[in-house]
Amino acid sequence: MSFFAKTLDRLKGALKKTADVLNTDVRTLFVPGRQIDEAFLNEIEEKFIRADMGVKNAEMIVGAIRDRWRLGRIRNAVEAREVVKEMMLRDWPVEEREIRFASSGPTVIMVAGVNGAGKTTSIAKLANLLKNRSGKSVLLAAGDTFRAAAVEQLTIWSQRLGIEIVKHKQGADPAAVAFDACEAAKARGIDVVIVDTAGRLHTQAHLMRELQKIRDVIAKRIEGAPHEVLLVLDATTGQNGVRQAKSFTDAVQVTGLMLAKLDGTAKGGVVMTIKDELSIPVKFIGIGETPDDIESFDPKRFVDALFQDDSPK
Ligand SMILES: Nc1nc2c(ncn2[C@@H]2O[C@H](COP(=O)(O)OP(=O)(O)OP(=O)(O)O)[C@@H](O)[C@H]2O)c(=O)[nH]1
Ligand SMILES: [Mg+2]
Repeated sequence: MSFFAKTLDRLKGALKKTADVLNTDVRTLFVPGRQIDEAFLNEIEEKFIRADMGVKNAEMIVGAIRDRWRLGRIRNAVEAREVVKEMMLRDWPVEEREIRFASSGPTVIMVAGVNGAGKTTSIAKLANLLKNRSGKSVLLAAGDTFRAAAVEQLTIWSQRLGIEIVKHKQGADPAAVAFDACEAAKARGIDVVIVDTAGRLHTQAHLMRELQKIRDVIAKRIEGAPHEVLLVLDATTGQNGVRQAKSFTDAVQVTGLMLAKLDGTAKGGVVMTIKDELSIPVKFIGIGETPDDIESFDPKRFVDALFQDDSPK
């Protein structure tokens, strides 16, 4: 089996819960031989909403199927599924999904998100990817000085991955950690600095101010930095996560999303909601808890993985 086919299988496995809702859950849904009728259309619309694709998308897709069916261009469920795939892939903006690296000097990636979203784990995955697949030297900055054990959690990852870390004590000023990390990266010729941040402070406003402060310090130390501000969203929170994202995008200029925990949810359709409601590209998806469980996001591959499960070829 080719590397591509193997990793596609892994992605299919990770998206199984969403795929189950969308197609194989009711084994009678997209099976050959099932004819399109109003009951079928209602059933798929309901499933798309359950998978957190958003009402608008669900109506748009079902509307497209209904139109073609009425015109006699399609008749059965398998043909309908092709329309679903086509519609899900339509209107993706041309977006930059690769990490933007500095043209010279260290690239700084700041990572933000609400508590428990998956920031620290996603940082470990990203660091591992950059180190092992792109051959970059990476430095982690333990900027979550608020939560007890947060520094320790990132330290454990750094040891496990063999990646350097800059840290201060719990309770220290995270902007000072970011400052030191930038200086260390310049002095040591490090390629990429990844800055972890707190997910929660005493108040939301306080957190946003702190993120802005970290951002400002980074911008002063390294020209053009931060090159990326990645917001980690927890896919299991579905549409609520999208709503939360807006407070972060208002506070710090988020350049990309990392959608974590897609493996643990049936709400994978949320990528469609993200496309519609946030004009920020999903750059990476998290599909498990190990450092290898990260993928660059690609809409075509995502839709293929969702709709090829168990489908007769
Ligand atoms: N299944 C699965 N679990 C994940 C994924 N990403 C993160 N997790 C788990 O989610 C939990 C929270 O992840 P963290 O990385 O600690 O989240 P965080 O945003 O840093 O949390 P705080 O530091 O408390 O704000 C951990 O148990 C992770 O193992 C993923 O892609 N899939
Ligand atoms: Mg964390």
